Amino acid sequence: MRTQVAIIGAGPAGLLLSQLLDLEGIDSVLIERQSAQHVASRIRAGILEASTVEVLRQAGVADRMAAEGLQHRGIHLQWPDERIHIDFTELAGRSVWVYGQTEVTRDLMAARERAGQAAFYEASEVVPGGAEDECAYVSFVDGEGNSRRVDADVVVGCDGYHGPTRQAFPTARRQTWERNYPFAWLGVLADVPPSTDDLIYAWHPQGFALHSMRSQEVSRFYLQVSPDEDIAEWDDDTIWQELATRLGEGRDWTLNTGPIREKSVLPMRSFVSSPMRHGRFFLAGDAAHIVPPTGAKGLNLAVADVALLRDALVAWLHKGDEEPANTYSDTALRRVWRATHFSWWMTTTLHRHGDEFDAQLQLSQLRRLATSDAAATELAQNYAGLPIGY
Ligand code: RFL
Ligand code: PHB
Repeated sequence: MRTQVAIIGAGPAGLLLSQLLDLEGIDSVLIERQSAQHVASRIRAGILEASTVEVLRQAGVADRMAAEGLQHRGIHLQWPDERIHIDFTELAGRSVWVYGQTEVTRDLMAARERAGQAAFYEASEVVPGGAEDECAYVSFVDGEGNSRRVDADVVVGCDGYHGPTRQAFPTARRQTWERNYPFAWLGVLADVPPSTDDLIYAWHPQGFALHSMRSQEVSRFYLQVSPDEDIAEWDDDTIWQELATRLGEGRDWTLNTGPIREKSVLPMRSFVSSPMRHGRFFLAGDAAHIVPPTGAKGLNLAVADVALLRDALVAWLHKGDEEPANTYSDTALRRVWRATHFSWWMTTTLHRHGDEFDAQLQLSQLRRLATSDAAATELAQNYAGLPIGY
């Protein structure tokens, strides 16, 4: 097979890139390891920045989001005896949307199907090649066991942290930076109406907790736990009790409880790999960088990469102008490092780790956010998201 852009990975980055390129008249083929059903049912991120919403509109997949998504003006920050509201609209002139990654993925998959673009799910032995040649390619075994090869002008690795494309960059030219955090999140999805208007990020002596949501009927929660936590120790009653304590149930506020649908433990890590381009190979999203979820940046960074890459590939493949492709990596990484810093800062400010001295510094920083518009504005601008070309 021959196409212009072979895309490895049909997560949000790969699906969105394929959709945006299609609207520009550029052909692509998606090659994904998992089944379509598996991809459409993964539960992950929930917060969309204003610029992400704009790119989804450009992609023509924003109708259901506009109807069912929840626009949020800001977040609540909490620590014992204190809950404050950081108003993004007031401080940064932007809001965010609660609309699950699961829903974004489903909308994109439906759009891809309508457009009739080629996609191979359940592919194995996926190997990209020809980065430095006249023509790049991806070889793989399709779901029926047939060996296949797709030739392309460009291969884009949207294949997540474990995917093969980053590994195919020459080791000598690759630099990586990594931070592993000494805690994890227990994520919980529950069929219960949210007990809050905006998300609650809570510092607590027993550990961080987050109250998020997916709709008026479904809530999403996270609890700081240890990285080797045994999920069997967390029955539903224990989870609700711990959430109520850490989220500050008391005289003025109660937590709605109900059936828990799903729970899992997520590791927390920061990771950046540079460069994001080698010859005819490009990386986008988690394939090049991972952030801990505390700043809600993972999905938004993937979308920002893809928007930049769309412009670079349109210039190169339509007009023969390679300049935006040459600067793609540096431009994308500037934003990646900003989000990496913000996610690290949110994570280290809100999680219990280290000693009591650290705890007092964290509380001092939280009080600063309550009393200084400058401090609160810095959080608001970063959380609500910087422009794509930042
Ligand atoms: P994805 O979504 O991981 O998609 C990568 C795709 O590549 C496929 N793949 C391959 N395909 C072919 N051949 C191979 N050899 C392949 N190897 C892998 C995979 O099957 C997959 O379909 O990356 P993408 O598109 O860059 O999107 C990024 C976002 O998914 C990610 O940043 C966020 O979801 C991160 N993240 C979260 N971010 C938040 O902001 N808030 C969250 O609550 C949150 N929860 C999460 C998360 C990431 C998780 N993972 C990856 C462990 C929860 C989880 C479990
Ligand atoms: C989520 O709703 O899944 C979510 C929200 C905010 C975060 C992380 C995850 O910071």
